[in-house]
Amino acid sequence: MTVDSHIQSHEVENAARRRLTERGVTNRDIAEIVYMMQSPYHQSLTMEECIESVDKVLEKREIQHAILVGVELDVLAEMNMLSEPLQSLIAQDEGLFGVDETIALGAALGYGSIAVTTYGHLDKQKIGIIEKLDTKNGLRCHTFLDDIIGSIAANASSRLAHRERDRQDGMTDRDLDIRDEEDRL
Ligand SMILES: [Ca+2]
Repeated sequence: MTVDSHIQSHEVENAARRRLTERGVTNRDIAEIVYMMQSPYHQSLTMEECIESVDKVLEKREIQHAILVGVELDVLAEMNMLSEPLQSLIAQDEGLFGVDETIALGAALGYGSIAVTTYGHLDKQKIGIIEKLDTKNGLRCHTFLDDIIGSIAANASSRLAHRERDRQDGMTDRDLDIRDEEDRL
């Protein structure tokens, strides 16, 4: 195994975004959840802002890595390529198997407590695309993906809530963009 080849950030980002598309999830699907979560608190919120927030969250490495790991395991489980007992645990979405939630929750920690509580809420009240993914049809495995989508939606919700407050506090769009850059790591 070579360890000296440097993996370009944009390759990782593109791969993560492609994975979501391949699994039938669009940014708009995730943004619809964000809208449902944030519109009660944010009267003038638009779908465009929610889509932009999802897009910004997808620039974050920690999220990209969670997508790549989770979707890979879902796909391998669909192809029956994991070793037992992991194959059955993931393919059957065994109730006590919590690594899917651990990875998704870990990816929500970077956006603070609003992200964590929103993730917890979405884990219980499966809505929108999360509900669709959670409905087992016997062919597809979304054991990891449903939680990762919840995490992306939670992060995008938290980001919007914080930006709204910062804007009320008088921060300019330029200041907000700088903060986004700092949040990317
Ligand atoms: Ca799950």
